[in-house]
Order: sequence, then structure tokens, then C-alpha cells
Amino acid sequence: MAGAVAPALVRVAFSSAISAALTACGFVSVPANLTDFWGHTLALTARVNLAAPDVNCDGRVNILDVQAVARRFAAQAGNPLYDPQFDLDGDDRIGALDVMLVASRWQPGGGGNP
Ligand SMILES: [Ca+2]
Ligand SMILES: [Ca+2]
Repeated sequence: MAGAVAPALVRVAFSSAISAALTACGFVSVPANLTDFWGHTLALTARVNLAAPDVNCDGRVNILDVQAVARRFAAQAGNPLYDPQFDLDGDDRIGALDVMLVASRWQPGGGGNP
């Protein structure tokens, strides 16, 4: 008889929040603690991309952002064209889903978008 599998994860608690006043563009690291079913705690750091989907960090999501991601299409981690700033789903490659993610947030006609 197979044994029951206990849930591996009970809780992830972040020890600092991302502030709305944070204006940096790019990645920030947020410290956290992961606590398992048995109460064991592991410190970890979550990397959060503040720019996505505004990948060129100009405060708008428009065709320039779509082009910036599409220009790196098929680049993978380790490739000189790869940059995690444009890997919106974080799978270590720039693919169709990344292009679709930024295109879905495009705000045509807003804020002087080209
Ligand atoms: Ca932009
Ligand atoms: Ca990706």
C-alpha cells in the first residue's frame, strides 16, 4: 500500500513588500521564508521583474515593448540576445508566450503611444 503524500508546502511569507513608490525598472529581490508541512523553514529570495510588460521602462506599454520582445524571439538563457528583462514568463527563453504577454497589455492610443 502506497503511503500518503503530505503537502510539501504550507506557507511562503515575504519579509518585505514591494512598495508602490518603488520606481526602479528591472528586477528586485524580495526575501522570503518557505515553511513546509513539518514546520521547517527555508530562507529564499524571490526575484520580481518590475518592468514586465513595460520592458523598455518608459512608463507605457506599446508597440515599442512588443518589438523589443519580438526582436529577441527564440533567444535562450546563455545566448547573447537573451535578457531576462524580456522573458516575461521566466522560462529562460524568449518565445511566443512572451510576445503575447506584452502584446496583451498594449495600450493603443494611450499616453502618446506610437
Ligand atoms: Ca514601454
Ligand atoms: Ca519566456
